[in-house]
Parts: sequence; C-alpha cells; structure tokens
Amino acid sequence: MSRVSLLKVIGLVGALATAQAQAVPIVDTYIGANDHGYGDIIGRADWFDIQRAEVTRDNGFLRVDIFTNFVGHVGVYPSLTKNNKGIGYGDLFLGGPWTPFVKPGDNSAANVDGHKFDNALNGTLWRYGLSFDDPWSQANNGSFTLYQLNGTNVENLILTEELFKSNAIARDGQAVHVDRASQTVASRGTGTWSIDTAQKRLSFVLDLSQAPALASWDYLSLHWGMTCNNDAIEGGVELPSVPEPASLALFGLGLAGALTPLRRRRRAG
Ligand SMILES: [Ca+2]
Ligand SMILES: [Ca+2]
Ligand SMILES: [Ca+2]
Repeated sequence: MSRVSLLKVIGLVGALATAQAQAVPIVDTYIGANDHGYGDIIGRADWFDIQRAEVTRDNGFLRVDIFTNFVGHVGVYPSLTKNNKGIGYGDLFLGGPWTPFVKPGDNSAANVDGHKFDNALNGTLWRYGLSFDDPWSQANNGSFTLYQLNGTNVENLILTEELFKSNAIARDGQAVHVDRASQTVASRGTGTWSIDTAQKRLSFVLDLSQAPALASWDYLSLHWGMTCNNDAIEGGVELPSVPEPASLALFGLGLAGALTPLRRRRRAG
C-alpha cells in the first residue's frame, strides 16, 4: 500500500467518525400532563413553542440543542410566579431508554403519540439533570451544574406547580428543576449553556469525563421545558457509540505498523 492510499484510509476513518457524530433529531410530538385541554402548547405559541431537539455525542462531549420560541422571553408573566421573576429556563433532564407513560385503554393519538397522561410521577426515570445556575438569566450564555439523580423523580425534582401561584395555568406535574437541597442528588461537575436568538436555539455542552455513564449509553432520553412547561419536549434517541480519539489514534498506529513490513519487503526485493 502506498503512502497515498494510507492517507486515503486514514481520511476514510476520519470521515466515518464524523458521520457517526452527526446530530440525532427529536421532533416535538410530546404533550404530557397536565395540558388542561390545550394540547402541545398552553398559551402563546410565539413565546413557548418547542419544535425539536438535536443530540450530538462526539469527542467526549455531549451537546443538546433545543429549538424553541422561548429564547428571548425569560421573565414573562412575573405576576404569576411565586418569586416574581417570571418564566425561566427549566433544567435539562437525561435518562436511559425513554419509557413514557401511556394510559391503558385509550387509543387516541394524544395518548399514544403525545403521551398526554405522562408526567414526572410516571414513566421515565431521569438520571442526570443539567441544572441552570441562574434559570432567570438574561445573558446569552452561562453555566449549569451537572447533577446525578439517585432517588425517584419525586425525591430528585422540583415540579412545575411548585413555582407558580394558584391562579396560573401551567403544565403542572412536569419536571422543572433539580431539587438541589435533596439528599438524593449529587453534584458531578459543570457545563455551559448558550442561546442563539436568530436561530431560536438553546444549547447545552457537557464534558462527558464528568459523567462516564453518559459517554457509554446506547440510548438517551431527555426532557426539557421552560419553568411553566407550557410546551415541553421529551423523547429518546439511539446514539451510535463513537470511537474515542485514543482508539482512532491506536487504529491509525496499527495501520502504519501493518504497512511497515510491506515497505521493508518491497525495499528488500
Ligand atoms: Ca411539546
Ligand atoms: Ca411544540
Ligand atoms: Ca414521565
């Protein structure tokens, strides 16, 4: 094999790694409880709609992009919230395989496809929370704390209704924040979030060395909503295992090693 074809092989390996690391999409078909009869969005679609998420795991990092009209609307409806800060960012919750609750005996699309009876008290167990250090930040970027969630959802989480006054209509029953005071949650590290106002995109980037389990899971489920969950997205993806840079380097070395005797033989001949 000539040097040129060796470069071709190495280039192909690189291309394969790049292809495997492409973003995996989740389209928002999730309704969840309690929708109070409104369906996907309670209230203003131009403030609350979530369209989709994209998950990328590559080079030891996990990136989750949420495409939502909520970008740029932190702080709306201050009078409806107990802390008078208005609607803020909910945390991003991650789990293994997605197992949303479906009410038996109801074949409606809202139940079967929209999971309109699913909330934080049933279905998927969330194992990690990417928890905003300031959920009401007006900045374009900031930090989150990564929490490992070791108890039940009820023990680990703050739910929608805990943040709102009794006259507010929100998607109550949904996961909003990690309960940082709970004995069942443990801080494991930090990461960064950012928004792109033009793209209406909220992005989370996490160094997976802080959560080795997340680096190896074949399936990943997620939940995100603003604090009222007037829209919420949930779903699961299958993430192809991506060769780590170290494995690729070893593979490259192996190829080079395998080729060396060929060159020597050729010279000797
Ligand atoms: Ca939704
Ligand atoms: Ca939506
Ligand atoms: Ca659930």
